[in-house]
Amino acid sequence: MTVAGIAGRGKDLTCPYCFERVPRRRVEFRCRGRVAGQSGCQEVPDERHAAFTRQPPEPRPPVFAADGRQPRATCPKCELESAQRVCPACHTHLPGSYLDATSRIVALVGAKGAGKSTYIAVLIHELQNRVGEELQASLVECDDRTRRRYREEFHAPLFGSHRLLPVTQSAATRLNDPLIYTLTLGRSGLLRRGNPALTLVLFDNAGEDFTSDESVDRHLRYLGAADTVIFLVDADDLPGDAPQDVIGRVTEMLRTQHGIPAGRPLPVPVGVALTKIDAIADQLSPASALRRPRPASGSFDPADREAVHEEVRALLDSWQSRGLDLFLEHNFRTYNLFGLSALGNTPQGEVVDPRGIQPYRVEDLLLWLLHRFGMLPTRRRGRS
Ligand SMILES: Nc1nc2c(ncn2[C@@H]2O[C@H](COP(=O)(O)OP(=O)(O)OP(=O)(O)O)[C@@H](O)[C@H]2O)c(=O)[nH]1
Ligand SMILES: [Mg+2]
Ligand SMILES: [Zn+2]
Ligand SMILES: [Zn+2]
Repeated sequence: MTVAGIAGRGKDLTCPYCFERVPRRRVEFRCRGRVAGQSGCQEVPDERHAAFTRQPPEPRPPVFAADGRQPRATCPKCELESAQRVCPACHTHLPGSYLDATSRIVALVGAKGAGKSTYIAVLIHELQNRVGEELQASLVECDDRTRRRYREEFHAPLFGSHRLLPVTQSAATRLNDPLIYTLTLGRSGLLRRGNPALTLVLFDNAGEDFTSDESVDRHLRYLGAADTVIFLVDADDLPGDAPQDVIGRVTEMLRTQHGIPAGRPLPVPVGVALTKIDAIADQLSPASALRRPRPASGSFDPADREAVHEEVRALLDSWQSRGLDLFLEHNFRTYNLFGLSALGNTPQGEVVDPRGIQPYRVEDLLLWLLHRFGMLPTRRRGRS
């Protein structure tokens, strides 16, 4: 997953598709082409976009350079005005709402089958419904592709047909588009001046993308661009080597990208979440913080956060997965432990439990991030 940004404009921007860092003024424009009988430029094969998507080049109106900080520019060839801005590195269209915010990217990483796609599907649903109401948040898609892709590939199968999601295809065979959302907190739910906004870029990788050497480049850039990294670990897989393998490998990638040698902690904050907590409920003590829901206070609750963190740490201990905890401690300046269940119940074959999807603590990670980004206040105690 990639999350991304707080309103306010930095000098540079990270393309949420190819993850190149680009100075804002270097953002380019695509000519409007021959529209409505106007004599715009003729379409030409877009080799750069093709190289990025690894598809045969498609004819598109040409891209031209102009001041990318402006919403519009005039094509030097046909003199038509264009408002379509594109990334200079991959030529993908950059949504206006994305360009208007400073992005913070949160990478979502996990072994094959860790529950990444299911988590994304349920998290978005929760933010658009129950949690959204509690936080008075509004979550709006930044582009049509996000709207379509979420609806068709995540929402329809899981919430419509109650079927489990298919295995995510590796980026080596198919390039997945990220899901890009603008999250706004505040009473009106509208993007108002002064309302903090965060652009979330959720990039749903296949588990094997972090264990094979295919398409390493893009993953390196993706991880290097991340302001936060979330590791999802199947609680049922612990103790086991697969999750640690992925975390170890990704940590190495992060070191390469940040140029920080082993022995020194990485500055990028990480959240590590045990997924499918429903499957290990019988191992939790009745008093466990993982047995009670997060208090719905509309704010960040440090006491609850601490309790869950300690509970997960104790679980890792009891499974002799203490190595994971130590690894995180040695490699990261800040890490937080989480436990969640996207489905709430064990699926039956290819379909979800007949009781339905009953998510549990899927929003904790996001609340922690929002709090870190200064968007969500701390819960006030001693009042009711
Ligand atoms: N019990 C339980 N099972 C879950 C939950 N979430 C996911 N699963 C199971 O885990 C399987 C894999 O989940 P996905 O979300 O597809 O995993 P992924 O990390 O996207 O996997 P790849 O795309 O292959 O990398 C699902 O088909 C479910 O059987 C959960 O909350 N509880
Ligand atoms: Mg998947
Ligand atoms: Zn790009
Ligand atoms: Zn033109």
